[in-house]
Amino acid sequence: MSTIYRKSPVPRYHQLKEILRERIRSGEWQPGDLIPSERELSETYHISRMTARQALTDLVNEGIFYREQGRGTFVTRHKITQQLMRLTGFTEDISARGQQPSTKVLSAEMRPADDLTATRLRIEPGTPVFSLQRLRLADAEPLAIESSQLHFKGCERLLQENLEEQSLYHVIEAKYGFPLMEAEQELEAGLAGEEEAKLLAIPAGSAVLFTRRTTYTERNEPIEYAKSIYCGAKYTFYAHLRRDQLFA
Ligand code: 16G
Repeated sequence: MSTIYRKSPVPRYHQLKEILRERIRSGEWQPGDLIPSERELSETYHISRMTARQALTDLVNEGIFYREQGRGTFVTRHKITQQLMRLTGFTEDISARGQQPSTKVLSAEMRPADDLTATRLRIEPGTPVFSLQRLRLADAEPLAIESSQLHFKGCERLLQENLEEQSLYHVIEAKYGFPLMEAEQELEAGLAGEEEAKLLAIPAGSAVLFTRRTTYTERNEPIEYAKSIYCGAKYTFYAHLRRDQLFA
C-alpha cells in the first residue's frame, strides 16, 4: 500500500501511518534515518500537513520515530519500545516493529507456587502452577529472559503446547478462552549477572531492566505473574501521561 485512498473509511492519518510503517518493514528506512518532513509527506501523499503531523506524532508516541529539535524526525535506533498503555505481549510488540520475534524455551514444568507467586496469583502457596522460562529474541538477537508463572483451571495442559512456535498470550486467549484484560507492571533498574548475561549475549554487569507483571483476565482474576529481565540498551518503556484537568 503506498497510496492514500480518499474514499476509504480508514482515516487518512491511519493510512499514512501504515505506509510509513511499511517503509520501515521493507528495509527502505533504517534505524537512524531521517524521514521526510510534514511538508514533504503532505506533498507526496496529497494530504494536509495536519494529517501528516498526526501520523508522525502517533509514531513518535509509539516509539517508532523520534524527533530532534531543529533536525527533524528519525527512525528509532534498535531500541524496542514497549508501551505502558496497552496490554501487549512480546510477539505483538516485536511484530509491530516489523521484526521477527522468536523464542527459546529454557524450561517448562508444573511447580508448587512460592509465596510471592501465590500472593500475586491469589492462590495458596504450594498450589501447582505452570512455570515457564523463555529467552525472547527479535531478529535472532536476544532481548529478554522471561519467567512466567500461570495458574488457571487446567493450566497443566500448557505442558503440551509448543511455546517456541506460539505466543503465550495467543494460546491463553484464542485456545483456552481467557481474554486478557489488564496488567500491573513494575520496572526496576539492575545489572546482569553472569548467567543472565550469557543468555542475553551481553557483558556481565551490563545495565538491565527487571520487570514484574501480573496479568488479569475477566472478573479481575490474576492468570500470570511474570518476572523478566530486559537488556537495558535495547529496550525503551514508553508511557503517555496526561494531567488531570483539576480546574476545568
Ligand atoms: C510480555 C510480558 C510477559 C508475557 C509475554 C507474552 C512483560 C514484562 N512481560 O513480554 O509477561 O508472558 O509478553 O508474550 O512485558 P507472547 O504472547 O509473545 O508469548
